[in-house]
Amino acid sequence: MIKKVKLLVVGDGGVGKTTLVKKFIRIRQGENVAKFANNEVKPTVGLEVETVDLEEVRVIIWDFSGQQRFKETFPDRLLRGAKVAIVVFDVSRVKTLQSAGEWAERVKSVNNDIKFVLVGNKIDLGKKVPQEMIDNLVKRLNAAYVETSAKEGVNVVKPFEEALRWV
Ligand SMILES: Nc1nc2c(ncn2[C@@H]2O[C@H](COP(=O)(O)OP(=O)(O)OP(=O)(O)O)[C@@H](O)[C@H]2O)c(=O)[nH]1
Ligand SMILES: [Mg+2]
Repeated sequence: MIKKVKLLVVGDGGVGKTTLVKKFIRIRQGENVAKFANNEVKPTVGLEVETVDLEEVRVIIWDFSGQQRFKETFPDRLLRGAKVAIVVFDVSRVKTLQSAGEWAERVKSVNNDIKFVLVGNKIDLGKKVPQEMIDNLVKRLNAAYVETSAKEGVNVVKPFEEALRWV
């Protein structure tokens, strides 16, 4: 029986979660992501679930909408049973780091033993969030930290590698 792992991808609206997930999946499928049109990705409605089979595990990726309205209304049980969470923020917008902290707390409240990978995406736009704030959240969550540009295809696989290292 193949082991199944539920992996959450959460964070504020528009930080690049779906772009990251889709590019990771394309790379796994051996496709050239340079051909990936970024405008293929639309804001997530509710939640999108994708499955990736790796050598020893089947990874079920739950890519949540970061929109406020969805965040306020979806039931916690959708988060249940997850082993790892990739929490994404946008390094050019401080507010998204605060949201990342809130998302992580909520995830933790239903999955006590969950492991976190914090992702600072949109590094191509330049980092405007103070490193100290990032370090504080990393410490608080006992998380791994990866900086990415999902748009430019930089470091897209790394967050998933870090996340799956623990399963
Ligand atoms: N500059 C830049 N833009 C990015 C990057 N990653 C994603 N984007 C853009 O940011 C916008 C939002 O990307 P999505 O992947 O839809 O973001 P999301 O976090 O899934 O958003 P929701 O589903 O609404 O929660 C799109 O226009 C992307 O092309 C990046 O690394 N750099
Ligand atoms: Mg999305």
